[in-house]
Amino acid sequence: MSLAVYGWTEERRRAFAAFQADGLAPGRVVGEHRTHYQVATDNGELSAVTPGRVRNAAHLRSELPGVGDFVAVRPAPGEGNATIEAVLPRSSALIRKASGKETPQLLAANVDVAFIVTGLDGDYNLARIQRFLTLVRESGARPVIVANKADLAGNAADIVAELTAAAPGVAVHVTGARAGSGLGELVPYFDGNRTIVLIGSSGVGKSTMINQFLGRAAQETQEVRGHDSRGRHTTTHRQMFLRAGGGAIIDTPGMRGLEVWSASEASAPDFSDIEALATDCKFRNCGHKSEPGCAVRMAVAAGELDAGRLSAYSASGRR
Ligand SMILES: Nc1nc2c(ncn2[C@@H]2O[C@H](COP(=O)(O)OP(=O)(O)OP(=O)(O)O)[C@@H](O)[C@H]2O)c(=O)[nH]1
Ligand SMILES: [Mg+2]
Ligand SMILES: [Zn+2]
Repeated sequence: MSLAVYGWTEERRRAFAAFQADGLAPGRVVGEHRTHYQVATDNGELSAVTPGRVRNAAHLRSELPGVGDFVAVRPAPGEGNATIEAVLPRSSALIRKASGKETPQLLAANVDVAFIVTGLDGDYNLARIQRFLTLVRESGARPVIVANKADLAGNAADIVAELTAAAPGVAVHVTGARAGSGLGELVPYFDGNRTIVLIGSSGVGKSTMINQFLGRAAQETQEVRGHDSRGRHTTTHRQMFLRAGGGAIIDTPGMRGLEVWSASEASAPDFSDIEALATDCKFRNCGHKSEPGCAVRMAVAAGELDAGRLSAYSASGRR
């Protein structure tokens, strides 16, 4: 195994030179867990932690290592253990506002292409796709829209036309990941050992697609709810896989209430958390009072959104 297949380029090697002199080894974060990271290196996979000194030096949470980061690691006592001493400069970074918090959260780093996956079933929602597009455009990665579950779509052509008009210049592909249809069109995006991340709501078929690209059941998948096509949040952590034919692919947990992090955000009353949740409401003009399928009130019920914030939002007249 060599880091080259993970996209370790000459430019990255140069950025690493100073750490090399310090006796550190290069690696790429492939998995992020509650207690540790999985880091791929030229000598196999290591289980790594960030020392307190490294965590304290970070001004923002998004500066800490995340999946896709190239890092400098120091082997630690114990078989296969290491510490992450530094994060190398990122060529791109997908960052969102952590739900309910004012802190930026890194979703994936050094991604070349982001597949924004949507279902062509009851999941389809243009406003939500536009939020994902903003996230990807701010990241430096190239956005590509993948409209999945073609077999369940009565009006795929209409939706593709709507997407093409709403996102000029962004490629739109139609796939049926369960049966494997249309995936061949996506393979060239891996050329040159590029890194692809899949983002989208829960249940759109991200993990199903990953399994198809890998040719094995690497990720668990689960049926969506029958009445509204919503997923069950099956994937719970971000994980990168190598594709046999070249390139790397990152699976991510389905996002709800996606908020885009912008360092230049105005400090005007910020209800972006509620506006993000509202894109998941069943009705586009939902007043978040007693409408069925209201994602905002569901978030309050689930303890994810403070009821006081919803009152303040309603009182502000924004909705
Ligand atoms: N009919 C149909 N079902 C599909 C297709 N692709 C995926 N599915 C199904 O959709 C369900 C959800 O798929 P997953 O791959 O688990 O979705 P996910 O996006 O990874 O969801 P999270 O991990 O919760 O974010 C599964 O039952 C899949 O079999 C498709 O093209 N057509
Ligand atoms: Mg999944
Ligand atoms: Zn609502």
